[in-house]
Amino acid sequence: MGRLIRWQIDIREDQIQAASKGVPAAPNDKEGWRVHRRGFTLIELLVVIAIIAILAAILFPVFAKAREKARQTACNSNMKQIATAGRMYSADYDNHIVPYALNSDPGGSAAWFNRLEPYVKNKGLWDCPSTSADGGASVWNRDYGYNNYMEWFNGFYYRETTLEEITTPSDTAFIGETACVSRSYMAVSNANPPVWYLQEVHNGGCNLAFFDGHTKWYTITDAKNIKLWDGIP
Ligand SMILES: [Ca+2]
Ligand SMILES: [Zn+2]
Repeated sequence: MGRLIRWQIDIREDQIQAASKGVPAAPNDKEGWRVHRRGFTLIELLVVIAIIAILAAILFPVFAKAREKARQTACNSNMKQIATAGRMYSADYDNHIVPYALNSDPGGSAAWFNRLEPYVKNKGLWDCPSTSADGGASVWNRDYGYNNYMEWFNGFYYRETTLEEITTPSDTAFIGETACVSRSYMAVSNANPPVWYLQEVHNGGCNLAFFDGHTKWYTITDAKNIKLWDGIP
């Protein structure tokens, strides 16, 4: 307090002196400026930086997780729309599920995603926002794979499965997340043992869409439970 008062007095004297000499007052009083300009000490700065660093370390993973959760939701919505398109296809084709592919044209125009295209009408729906592939024009740029247990049956490529044959449609997966791995557009093949193309895309798991049209996130271990795929007794 004493210093502050003294500083104010000094400034006044300074101003008075400056005024009497006809020059503008310059705050050149050493002691006054030392009080006024005193910044943070190194320790204080380090403490502030440490607090900011700790807050950042706590919050960044939270933000990253929230962002990933938003992508997971967007992906889930894509799959739900594709599953809905699958049900629309079945309604138009006498309750047959969309076939994986025809023997004559695997991967071509008869592939399941091309058959669903008129119902989906949005190439962006094949693109999971958490994977690098963009879901563009290439047939391989599709992040979702088909449940091949539905069609590969007794060695036949296309067995014209109907929805009625799937006894528990709410527990039988239609598509899963493959992130274009192996350029495969199936999620699981019914080889023995099954070959899984499912990928750990969101928070240690992936979304699945079911034949009743609902979608759900599973851990990768739970998603690879064969009971969710082998839906025809
Ligand atoms: Ca993608
Ligand atoms: Zn996804």
